[in-house]
Amino acid sequence: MTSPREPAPAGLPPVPELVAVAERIAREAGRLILDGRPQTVGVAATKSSAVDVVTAMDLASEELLRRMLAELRPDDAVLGEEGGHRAGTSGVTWVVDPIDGTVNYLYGLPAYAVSVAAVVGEPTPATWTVLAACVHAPATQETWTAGRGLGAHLDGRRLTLGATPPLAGCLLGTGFGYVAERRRAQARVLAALLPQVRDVRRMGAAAIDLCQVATGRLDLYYERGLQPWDLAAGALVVAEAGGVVTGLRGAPAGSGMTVAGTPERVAELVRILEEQAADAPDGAGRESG
Ligand code: LIP
Repeated sequence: MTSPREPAPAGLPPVPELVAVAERIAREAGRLILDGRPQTVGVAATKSSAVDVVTAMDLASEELLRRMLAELRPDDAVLGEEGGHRAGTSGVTWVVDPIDGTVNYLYGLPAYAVSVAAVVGEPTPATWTVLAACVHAPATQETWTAGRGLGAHLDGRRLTLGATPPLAGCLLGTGFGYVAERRRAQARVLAALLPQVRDVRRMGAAAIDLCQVATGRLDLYYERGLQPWDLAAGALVVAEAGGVVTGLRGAPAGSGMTVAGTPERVAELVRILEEQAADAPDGAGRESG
C-alpha cells in the first residue's frame, strides 16, 4: 500500500530531506491549532453529514501547510482534505490532513493530529509510493516520523513491531463513518468481531490509530472509509515499523478497507472481515443472526 511494485522514480529529493520538511510543517501546523484553539471551537462547515464537521482551524491549518510547502517545495503538488488537489511539476505530491480527529479537536479531546506525507505516483493509495511521513499530535506532544527504507520513529525512538498475542488477546482499533447507513453496517461487523478479540478502542483519528499500531499500543486496526489524507502518513509509519497495511480481497488499503498490524494477525482479521462482507455496499451486508 505504501509502495506498489514499481520502485520510486530516480531523480527524487533525498528521503531524509522530505522527512525533515514533513516534520517541520506538521509541527508548525500543530502549534497553530494547539495554541490557537479557542475556548469554544466553532463549526465552519459540514461535509457528508451534519456531524462531519470542518472547523476554522482545519482551514487555517491547511492554509499554513500549503503556504509552507509553496515556500519549501514550490514545484510539488498538494492534495489536502479541505483544499483538494493542486498540481505540481516535480513528481512529488504532499498528502495532508490539517486536523485528523476533527471531532476530538472540536470537543477538546487530545486524540487529534496533523498528518503529512510525501508521495510519488498518482496520489491514490493504490498507485502511490509513500516516501516520507510525519504524524504530529500537538495535544500529547508526540511526533511520529518515517522515511521509505529509513524506519519509523516516535520522538526519535526507533519503532519495531514485536510479536502480537493470538487474536483473542488483541487490542483492536477501529473507526466509523459519519453517515447512518454506513454506521449501521459498521456496527454489524463490530458486533461479530467483539467476542473474538481482547477489546476495542475507537479513538477518532486514523493517523494516530495507525501510529499506535506501529508503537505497539494497538495490536490491530481496521477501518472502512478512510480518505487518502487519513491514511498516507500513518501507513508508512506502520510499514517502516515492520507492519503491514492492506485492504480486503488482495486490494491495497484505501476507502474500501484498511487493516494494519503484524502480517499474521492482519491475515486473520482480513479473513474475518471478508467473511463478514465488511466492504459490501452499505445496507447490503450479511443478514444478521
Ligand atoms: C477521522 C478519521 C477517523 C474516522 C473519523 C474521521 P477526520 O478523520 O481519522 O479514523 O473514524 O470518522 O473520518 O474527519 O477527523 O479528518
